[in-house]
Amino acid sequence: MENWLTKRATLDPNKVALIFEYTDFTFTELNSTVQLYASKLYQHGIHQGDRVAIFTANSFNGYIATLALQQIGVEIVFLNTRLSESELSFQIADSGVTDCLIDDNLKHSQLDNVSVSKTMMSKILSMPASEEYEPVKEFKNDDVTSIMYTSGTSGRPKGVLQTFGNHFYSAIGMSLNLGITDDDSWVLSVPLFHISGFSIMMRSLIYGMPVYLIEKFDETYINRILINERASIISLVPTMLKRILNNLKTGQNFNDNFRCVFLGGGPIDNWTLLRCQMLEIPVIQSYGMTETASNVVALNFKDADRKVGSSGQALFPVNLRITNQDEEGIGDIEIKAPNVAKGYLNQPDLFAAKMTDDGFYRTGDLGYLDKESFLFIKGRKDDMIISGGENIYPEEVENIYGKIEGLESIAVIGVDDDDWGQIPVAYVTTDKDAFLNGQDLIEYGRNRLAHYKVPREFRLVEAMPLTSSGKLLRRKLGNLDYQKI
Ligand code: S0N
Ligand code: AMP
Ligand code: MG
Ligand code: MG
Repeated sequence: MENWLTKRATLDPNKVALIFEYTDFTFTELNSTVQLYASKLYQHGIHQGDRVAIFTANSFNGYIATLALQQIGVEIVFLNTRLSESELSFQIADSGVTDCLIDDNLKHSQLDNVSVSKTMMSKILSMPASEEYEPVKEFKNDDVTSIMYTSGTSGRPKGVLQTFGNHFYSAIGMSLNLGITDDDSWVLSVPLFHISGFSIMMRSLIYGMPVYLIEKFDETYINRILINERASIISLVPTMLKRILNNLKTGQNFNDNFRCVFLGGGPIDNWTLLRCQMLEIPVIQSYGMTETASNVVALNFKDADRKVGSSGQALFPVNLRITNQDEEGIGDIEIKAPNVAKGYLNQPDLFAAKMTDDGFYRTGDLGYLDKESFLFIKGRKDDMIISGGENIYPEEVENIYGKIEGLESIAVIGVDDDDWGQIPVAYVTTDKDAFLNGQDLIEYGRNRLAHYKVPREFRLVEAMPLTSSGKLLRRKLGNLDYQKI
């Protein structure tokens, strides 16, 4: 395909592409700003085929820098700004990036002591432009443009390789479902470093659609945009939707052009959906993941009332099936679609192990399809916890605590939480005569893990529930008597 940004600037030169803090930029303005920045990055030594990390909030500079890296033809490694120093070090080393672009607002961060060539975004601004730079002419379906890391039950995190083709089919599948019009615009308040956020940037180019970029999630500010501006769609995870609802004052309504909340990233409770119904806020529920370059299943308004609890039907380009079904029809959710990622960086075998012989991706999620092919998600095969749209693998947390003196064993589970959906808590047994303090254990975790992964509470139990062969029965932990330490 022809380069999406330059193509869009040709097709829709005067259409608004980006709105940031009440200032509009047309596609012509966006394109020229991005190309100038790309040319300076080129002068700085970043060239086609390089791999470069970006550490940014949803800032204006971060938006421009991301697009500029794509224009040069760089594989962009998106770093989650909430990760710890050691987690970031791993991703930077594993991806072998030659440089890391850093948002000036995040100047002092967990990256300070990580060894990699670091460049502040503002430093590039003061560089001269290059005379040799040219944007890539084509966005080839099979070329990787973005890499996002996900963790897992064992071993090291995996960089998911997302291609232009992945993003294109994802955007097209979504538009066939939603019916994007010339009046649509999308509020981007989910992180750019997740596919929830980056996919909005890609849709903007593919649809020719304005984006309201929100630097920091602030429900008061976002509601002002939803009420007073012409924003029509907003992507949210359940935690964000609840904050928005709690912040709305009686009598406040979203603007006339508003169409829907596009909800994803984790399960939603029926009470929140009911609140949205009462406030006449249409919600499209969806199901998707990093490995499928955003949603693959979505529930449209027309079915919302009669299919409460469903995530919807597979999008047009998506083939979805359930295998290994039990008596109730619940089984493994598998997906075959052109938006399934190309693989895991440096770990092709791990990705291959998730593919079936006939080319379906095993999501690790469990669910069933009703007679009209609506998907109902029923949990996961592993013990992944989702807190505010961020994934936590208990094993990853447990490994961090493996070496503490006096700690005999530890097991982490998710418990329900009104704000975050779930939060992690830890069950522990201690060596005889050892006294451990929960607050110290929390502090220990916060120095090594993203804070959302750190157990909020440590619960001392007499013994872990085990099978006869000594395997942990994680699902029995919640029933044990414990003493909070
Ligand atoms: C909910 C958010 C905004 C909360 O962050 P906030 O309020 O900005 O936090 P901070 O001010 O930075 O920190 C305050 C304290 O809160 C802790 N904290 C932050 N986040 C979490 C969290 N998630 N869980 C628990 N605690 C958290 C901080 O650590 C800090 O505490 P201290 O001081 O102790 O450190 C934020 O979490 C957020 O942005 N969440 C959304 C993430 C997201 O987008 N996830 C989706 C990932 N999945 C996908 O992308 C695939 C699905 C998908 O594509 C999709 C998903 C949604 C919608 C649409 C789609 C789509 O298909 O297009
Ligand atoms: P990630 O790879 O971080 O984007 O996480 C994707 C995972 O989030 C999926 O594999 C599911 O386990 C979970 N998820 C996404 N959407 C939903 C949903 N609508 N309901 C329940 N779980 C979801
Ligand atoms: Mg025009
Ligand atoms: Mg993830």
